[in-house]
Order: sequence, then structure tokens, then C-alpha cells
Amino acid sequence: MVLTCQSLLHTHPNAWSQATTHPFLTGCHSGTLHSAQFNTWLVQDYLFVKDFTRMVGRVLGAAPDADIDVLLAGLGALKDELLWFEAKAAERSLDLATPPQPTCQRYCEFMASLTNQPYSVQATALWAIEYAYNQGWQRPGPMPEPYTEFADRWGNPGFTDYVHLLATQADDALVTASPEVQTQAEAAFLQVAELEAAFWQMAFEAANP
Ligand code: HMH
Repeated sequence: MVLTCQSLLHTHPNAWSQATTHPFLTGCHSGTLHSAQFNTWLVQDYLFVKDFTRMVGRVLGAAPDADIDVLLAGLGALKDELLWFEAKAAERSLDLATPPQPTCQRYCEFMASLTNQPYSVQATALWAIEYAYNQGWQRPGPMPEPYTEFADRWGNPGFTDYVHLLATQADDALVTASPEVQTQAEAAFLQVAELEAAFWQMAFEAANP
């Protein structure tokens, strides 16, 4: 049996549901989230995306020729995304020179550790990280202001297509992966799921000043 992105979702529905469903997101949808919670997420996610960009750069370095185009487009989108985060933080007068919280730090360390893994494992983790936000931000239904653009950033059709391409690339790499490496890919998927749930929880627990 060859592992695929789809089979991972089928084998681990609870882990994936916890990664993509959270009171933080339903709180955005219902308008009950406090600004301290949202602002904490915004600053910490900016720090996350900076390190995530470095990770995608390393995945590109390990990629076969056929995958370079998609990853390069992903990096281009991340350049825009970092500028967008900076603009959103400025609108809210948030200080981006904030230290990462332990959960953000843990996620960044996980991403750094992936560089020692085979490409198929890196590609699986990359897909899972992007798919988590693609699904998570869309699940509660249409987001009211001021969250509409946040939901749209990771829920728009172009991003959804990109996530499908990442799944195809991961699946293609997994076809030739040994059973041992497939087990590592499954472990990486589960780590992403756990870290995603923890990241939402970190922001949700932010105290209202
Ligand atoms: C925590 N996971 C987290 N932040 C993000 N911006 C993404 C995933 C992007 O998909």
C-alpha cells in the first residue's frame, strides 16, 4: 500500500479535524473573538510564515526538476504574504518585533528539522501545512469583517489549486518511498496536525488586556 495525502486524511480524521476546527476560527465567524486573541495570532503567524518561507526554500532545494515551478510560485506568493502581514500589523499598530511564543517556536523547530528528511516527507509536510489553513479558514463558512480577507487569503480558488498541486507532488514522491520513509511521512503529517491545533490554542488563550 502506497501512502497518499488522501489516505492520511482518511486514516487520521480526528487529528485533522483538531488541526482545522477550533473555537478561534468559529469565534472569527461569530464575531466573539477578542482583539487580543486575533492580534496574538497575527503577530505569531507572521513569525511563523517567515520561518515557513525558509522551509519552502529548503524544500525547493531538495525538489526534483518537475516540482520546481510550483514551489517557486509558492515562494512568490509568500513574498506578497509577508508584506501583507506587515501591512495588517501596521493597521493594528502591532509590534512584529515580538518574541515567538513557545508553541510558535516549537513549530518553527519542527520545520527546521524537516531538512534532514527525504523529499517525500518534506513535500507531505508542506502540503499538510498549507492544506490546514486552506480548510481551516473555510470551514466555519463565510467570514464577516474584518476577517474576510484572512479567510480569502487561504481559501481563494488559486490557493486551493496550489494546495492540490502540492498534494500531487507529495503523492508522486511517496510512490517511490520505502515503507520506512512512508512511516516518517505519516509521522510528519501527524506532527503538523498537532502543531496546528496547538497554534490555534496558543492564540485563543491570549489574555484580553
Ligand atoms: C500556523 N499554519 C500556520 N500558519 C500559516 N500561515 C499556515 C499554516 C499557512 O498555510
